[in-house]
Amino acid sequence: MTESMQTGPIDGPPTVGVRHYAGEPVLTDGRPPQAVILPVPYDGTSTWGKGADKGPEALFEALENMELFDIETDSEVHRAGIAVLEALPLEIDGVAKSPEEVCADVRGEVGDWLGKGTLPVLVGGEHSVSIGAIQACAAWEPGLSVLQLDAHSDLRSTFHGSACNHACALHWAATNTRLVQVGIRSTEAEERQYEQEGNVFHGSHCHATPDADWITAAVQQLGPADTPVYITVDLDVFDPAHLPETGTPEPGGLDWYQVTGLIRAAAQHHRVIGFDVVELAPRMERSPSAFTAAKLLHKMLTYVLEPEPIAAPTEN
Ligand SMILES: [Mn+2]
Repeated sequence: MTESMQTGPIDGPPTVGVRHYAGEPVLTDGRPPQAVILPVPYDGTSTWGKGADKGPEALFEALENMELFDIETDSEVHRAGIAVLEALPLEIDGVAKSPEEVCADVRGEVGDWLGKGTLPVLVGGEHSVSIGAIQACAAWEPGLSVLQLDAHSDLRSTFHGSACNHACALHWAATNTRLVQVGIRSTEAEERQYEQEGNVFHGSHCHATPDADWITAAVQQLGPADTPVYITVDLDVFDPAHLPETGTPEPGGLDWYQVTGLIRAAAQHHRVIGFDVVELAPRMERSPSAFTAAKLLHKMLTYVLEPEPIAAPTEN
C-alpha cells in the first residue's frame, strides 16, 4: 500500500493519493475512495513503439483540461470520490524491476484495494501491467470473466523469456478465466489454440455487423447477468485514425462509439470489479490521443460507478 487513509479539507491537498483526479478534490469524507487510479508507467517489455511510460502523465494532464460533466448520463463522476495514487515504483535501489516483479506488485496493490471495497483502475504503461490486476481480481472473484479490447490477441504463453511480457498479457486470463476478445486484427498461428470458442470478435466482424448485434453477443459471452468482469482496454483497439499514439497501431480498428457502446453495455449487464487503460504512447505536446484516452477513462468510471444524474437548473 503506497498511501494511508486520512481525512482532510475538501479544498486542501488530496486526502488519498498524490494528485486530484481531474484537478478536483477527492470527496470521501474519510471513507476509502470509491475508485483508485494506479499509474503504472512501465515500458520494460515493449518491442516496437516505445513510450508507454509517458502514458499516465499525458493522460492526467489531458484529464485536468477536460469538461467533467457527462452529457450521456447527466452526471459528474469525479464527485463519487476518486483518488489518483502514487505511481507504482518500478525500480529497487536504482535497478529496474523484472516483469515478474512488476506483475507481483500490481497483484498485491490491486488485491489490497479490492479488500477495501474500492474499485481498482490501472493506467499504463504497456499491456503486461494487466496480468497482475487480472490475477488479483480472479482471486477475489473466482467466477471472473475478462473483457479485452485490443488489436492484438496477446495470448502467447511466453515471449522473450517471460510469461509477463506484453505479448502474453492475456494468456493467464485465457487459461484461467472466461475471456472475451474484441477488436482483434493481429494474431499468430500459435496463439489461436488459446482462443475460447465463440469469444473472439475480430475487428472485421465488428465492422461488418450492426453494433447492437455484436455488442449484445459479446456481452452475453461474458456470462449470465451480474457476472464479475475485469475490462482491459489496450488503446490500439481504436482505429489509428481515432487514436494513433500507441505502441503498435493496426488498421481496421473500432471507433469511439463502438468502444464506449460496448463498455457501457458490459457495465450495465455485469458487475465490473476492476479495469485498465493501457498502451498510450504519446508522441506530441497536448496529444489528441491522450485526450481520447482521458475521456475514455472518465467514461468508464461513469459507466461503472453510475453516479446520480444532476438535474438541470430551472428558472423559478
Ligand atoms: Mn494491442
